Amino acid sequence: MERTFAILKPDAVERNLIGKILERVESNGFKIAAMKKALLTKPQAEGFYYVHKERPFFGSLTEFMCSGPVILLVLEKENAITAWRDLMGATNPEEADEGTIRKDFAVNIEKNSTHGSDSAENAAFEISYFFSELEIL
Ligand code: IDP
Ligand code: MG
Repeated sequence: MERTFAILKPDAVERNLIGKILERVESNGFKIAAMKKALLTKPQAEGFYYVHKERPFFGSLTEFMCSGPVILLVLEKENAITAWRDLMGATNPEEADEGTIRKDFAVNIEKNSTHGSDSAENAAFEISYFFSELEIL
């Protein structure tokens, strides 16, 4: 079993899409190992996305990520990291495959409804950024 870290971003929570997205999570065989609702502070969002700090969209992205509540998730499945990224689809919903979460729900390339870790190293960092081991069941 592999773990990955996911976020239902403010645009998804605001549009009442939590249930619809979690239905896809569970029906695709992921176990929800940890879940909580949070309102990120700007420093928390900046720390989470520090790898993007030189990118032109960093300011806007971190503002967006603390513009409303999010759902933080630890997901478990075989090859969870790749499987969750496949289920989310491409970063830009205009380039996302049919049937993916971002194709079906994202507003645009920034407000793209979900986050998913892109490597085992980043998954470990991102999980530990928000959850203690005792909260992951
Ligand atoms: P990912 O979420 O698919 O891994 P990343 O390249 O890691 O994509 O970018 C992190 C997040 O930053 C994206 O999910 C999206 O919300 C935002 N983002 C990425 N590229 C752009 C862009 O060109 N303009 C605005 N926001 C962007
Ligand atoms: Mg990424």
